[in-house]
Amino acid sequence: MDVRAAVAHKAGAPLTIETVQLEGPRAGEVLVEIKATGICHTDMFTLSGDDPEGLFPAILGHEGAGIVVEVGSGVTSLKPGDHVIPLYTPECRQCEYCLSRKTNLCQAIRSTQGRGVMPDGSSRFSLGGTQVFHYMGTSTFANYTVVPEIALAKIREDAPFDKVCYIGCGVTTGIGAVIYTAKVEPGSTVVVFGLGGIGLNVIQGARMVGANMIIGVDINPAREELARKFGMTHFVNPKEVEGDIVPYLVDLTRGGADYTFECIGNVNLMRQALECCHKGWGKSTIIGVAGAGQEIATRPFQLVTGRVWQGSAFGGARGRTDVPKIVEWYMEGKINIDDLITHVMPLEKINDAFDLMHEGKSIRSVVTF
Ligand code: NAD
Ligand code: DAO
Ligand code: ZN
Repeated sequence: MDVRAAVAHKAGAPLTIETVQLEGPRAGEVLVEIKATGICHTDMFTLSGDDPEGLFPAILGHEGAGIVVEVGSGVTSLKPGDHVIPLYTPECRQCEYCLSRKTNLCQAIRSTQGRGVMPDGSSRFSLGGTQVFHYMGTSTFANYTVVPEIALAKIREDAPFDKVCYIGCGVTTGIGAVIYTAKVEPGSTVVVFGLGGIGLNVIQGARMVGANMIIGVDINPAREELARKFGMTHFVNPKEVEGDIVPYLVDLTRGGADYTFECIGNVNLMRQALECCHKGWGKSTIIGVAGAGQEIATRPFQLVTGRVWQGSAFGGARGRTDVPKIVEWYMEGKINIDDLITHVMPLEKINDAFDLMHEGKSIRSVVTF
């Protein structure tokens, strides 16, 4: 079938809106009509060429929501008409990783997903007979896409696509890092580096679990007002702090934070986030994705003296199990998504979303089809 898609032909170039051919679902696959998709920093990262896994030409996008149109043979958990959120971290419930209960990093289709193809090794997308790669197993910058059954979370049918698409990445990554990865306790002191589409969700996750002091760190002063609305109690602009920000944050938290989160992708800030943790128990979670080849550093004594350094992918969430629950939280008014969606646009304007993100003017832009 013909589908309308934003195609990434090469790194550094704008996306082009084109009619692309999409083959129907094969065994274990599902054809989904995408109704809305968010544009995340990670799409920009891949488009920039900094992503070592980036392949071109590709259809980017990993933060979508839509409706099942057709299922391939052997698909049992979904049927046409079901509302779904595609998952770049699938949940097969059968692989060693899923069965371990120690991680959300299902490996069932990892190698093919990383190569931009479906589990059978081929792409469903093509343009004039030339293969176009899938992206993160989701490719939501198209009005129709094909996704493996194990990479689709079934959600309630009254949830608005243009809001809950954000649960496909940013919301779950931020809130999940607090509740599933770091397991922040009520009364905790939390520092969040970066108050963008991810960091603001860390802030609302911290408020949700009853953190006491929630400090936001960002060089963009325009982020303060929104972050306070989401639960931030103190704002720190590193540009306004004289000298090293680490002792400043240690003083502010009276000895160091119980939990810190790096939501930018800057290796220097990852170090600061670790080192402003409390001696003996402070735990720092890296969420930001750093550029290819970059490395983190600290003095090992930071760890010897009890600080813990860890990372979080997709908030540690098991997508098919946890994403429907997070949709429920939104529908019950327990989390705020609406105020984070700052721009809505048609597919034709998708490059504006990248410009807005680059200029720090948006939190989330959403394309509706
Ligand atoms: P964003 O661009 O919306 O937000 C980044 C924020 O960091 C902005 O508010 C910016 O002003 C601030 N910032 C930039 N440099 C700074 C500095 N030197 N000091 C303080 N603040 C600074 O990005 P986002 O969508 O929130 O994504 C954040 C990171 O998370 C990215 O690296 C993205 O790739 C990554 N990410 C990770 C996962 C995961 O599962 N681990 C999932 C999605 C996104
Ligand atoms: O299992 O090896 C693996 C990779 C899992 C991918 C997790 C991706 C999380 C970070 C990328 C940001 C996504 C928007
Ligand atoms: Zn698995």
